[in-house]
Amino acid sequence: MLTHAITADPVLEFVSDVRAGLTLRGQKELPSKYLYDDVGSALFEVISVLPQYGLTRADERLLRRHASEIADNVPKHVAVAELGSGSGKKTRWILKALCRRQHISYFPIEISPTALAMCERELGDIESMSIVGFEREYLDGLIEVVARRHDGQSILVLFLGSTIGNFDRPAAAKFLREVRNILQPGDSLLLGTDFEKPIPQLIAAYDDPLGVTAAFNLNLLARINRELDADFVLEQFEHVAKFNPDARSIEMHLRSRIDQNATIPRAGLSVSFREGETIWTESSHKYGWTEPLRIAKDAGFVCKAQWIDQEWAFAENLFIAE
Ligand code: AVI
Repeated sequence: MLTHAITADPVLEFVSDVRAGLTLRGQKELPSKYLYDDVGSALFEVISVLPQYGLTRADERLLRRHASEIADNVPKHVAVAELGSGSGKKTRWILKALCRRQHISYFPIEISPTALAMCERELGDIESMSIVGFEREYLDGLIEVVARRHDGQSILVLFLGSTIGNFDRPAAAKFLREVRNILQPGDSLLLGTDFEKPIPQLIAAYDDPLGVTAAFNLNLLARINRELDADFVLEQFEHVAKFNPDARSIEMHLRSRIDQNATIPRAGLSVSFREGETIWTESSHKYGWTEPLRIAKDAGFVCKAQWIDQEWAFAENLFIAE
């Protein structure tokens, strides 16, 4: 796989985001994208097979069962851009269905070089498909993919696994508008969305009894220790998952068990925490039944088809740019 590597300095960006998030006056926070270093990505793979976390299995089931139908609803001459490919495992079905009709180009867009390498290992054997990975933020990568569009070629954007849920609602709406503005009329977007569920079911999914999600969350402090020479004592923080009824989201936090300080030399920072104070690390927004259609419509897409999983309320939505 040919890979276009990132040009901006990721360490500088990490330092500046950590500094900004931990010096906020009120609620401290860290951007959820930093959960996914090599350790975090491996832990997320484990989360996705936990009995309590049905989301990834629902996503995979829908893509496996409906791959041909999805392909039938997309123009034949197509290039596929996947925003956040991860390991690429769940994308295999749809790529194979598309390749049965015509040779396709697949462009995974990822900030993690490790995920891109995994994606190539996982999908490199698919015949009639070329892979070019982009180590980029989603929209920057999409702009580059679109710039490579051949005459008469349509673009299919994949944004799977309910990653849209990790944006707050205004940010999700803005993101879809930006995606739409990069595309042309007739291009497609396959969007995975997770629906609202009973609160105890959501809490169990984000605070599993094996403690994998807790490890995934705490790894963010471990990462700051590893990469920025910080001295967070992980045992002095605990994972918390709570439902926010106003935002209709599950929030992950790291709660300080005691009054304490942490120093982050590479960010030139010393941070104090009161007992019980939290760092907000992620939100997973859950959608009402008609919400995906509404936000996509507001962004300039029409819904061509929607597939809903019967075991875990989750949908793949196929939208066409108007
Ligand atoms: C990647 N994303 C959709 C997951 C979610 O459900 O919000 C990340 C995750 N966080 C905790 N468990 C899974």
